[in-house]
Amino acid sequence: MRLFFDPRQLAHAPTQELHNGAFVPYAETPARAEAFCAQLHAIESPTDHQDTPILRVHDAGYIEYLKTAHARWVAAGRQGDVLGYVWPVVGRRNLNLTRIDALAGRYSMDSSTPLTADSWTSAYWSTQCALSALDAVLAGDSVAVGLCRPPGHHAGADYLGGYCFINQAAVAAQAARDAGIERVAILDIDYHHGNGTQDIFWDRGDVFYGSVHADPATDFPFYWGHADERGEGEGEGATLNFPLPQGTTLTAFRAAQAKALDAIARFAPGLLIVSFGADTFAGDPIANFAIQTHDYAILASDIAAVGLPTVIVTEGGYAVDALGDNLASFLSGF
Ligand code: SP5
Ligand code: ZN
Repeated sequence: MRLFFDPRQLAHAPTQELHNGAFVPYAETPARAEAFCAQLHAIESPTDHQDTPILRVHDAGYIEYLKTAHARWVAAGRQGDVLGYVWPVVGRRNLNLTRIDALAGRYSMDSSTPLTADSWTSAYWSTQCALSALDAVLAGDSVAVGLCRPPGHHAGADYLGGYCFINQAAVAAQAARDAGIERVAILDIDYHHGNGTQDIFWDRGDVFYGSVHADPATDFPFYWGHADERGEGEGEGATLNFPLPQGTTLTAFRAAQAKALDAIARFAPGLLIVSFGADTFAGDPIANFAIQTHDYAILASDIAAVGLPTVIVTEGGYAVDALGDNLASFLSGF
């Protein structure tokens, strides 16, 4: 099983995030990526696919913002990381504003995702890992892994959030479509709903999005991931959400994942992309499910049993000391 990682993914390192009304230490640390790599052997450097596949999913103005926001912030006399404080409520006009604070609201969904001088570089290489894993599967491997950090599933076509800047699963799915695969399915088993991925493919019938996650009535990102969200237009029925209560253990999680996998099998895709978050782990510091380390191998075996060529990209997982074991357990199921 080929695995891809680039050391430039470590550079992005915000110190704090605004959460529950206070600045707290940033949970999505470079140490997470070191934990991913610590127990895995023969990790390869990704191939550079440039910006083109990223721009197939993300808005050009948004990508320009990611590349330039920190320099604009410094030019405005600021210190520290870029963080917005005004957001355009749904229905506001899309004005061509240039002040950094206006852009920081326009291009983000939350206050937990500071942008540093290195965010673009790290997110760029994280995405190249997903694209390189896709290359391996397109070349005939049954499964390959992008060790993606920063993660991606909260990032939409024109917004960052939830520690995410570029949506690696979405970019890989679109690249697979562009390589001639007619239908692509994404299974998202991070603790949080992947609102960005859902938004990107909401009205499309060629990319299926199925997610098992904590009920957004109680958990981030609140405004997406409810059971009645099923896509629209050509995409109606190609989005499926399985929200679960806090405290969920393997049995209920596995049953929900089985329903998602049944729908994916009926969709009959040529490729499966798995957004794997280890923040469903019992010991995760920012989440509230109770999956155990050895459970991940069982969940992965169920996914592998569907028999689809599979690209795995990593999303969340904040219990750093257990992260290597949890990922290794998951990959052992393949
Ligand atoms: C990819 C992913 O798992 N993103 C999750 C984003 C969740 N953000 C909201 C919860 C933030 C809690 N932060 C507490 C930090 C304590 N150091
Ligand atoms: Zn998560």
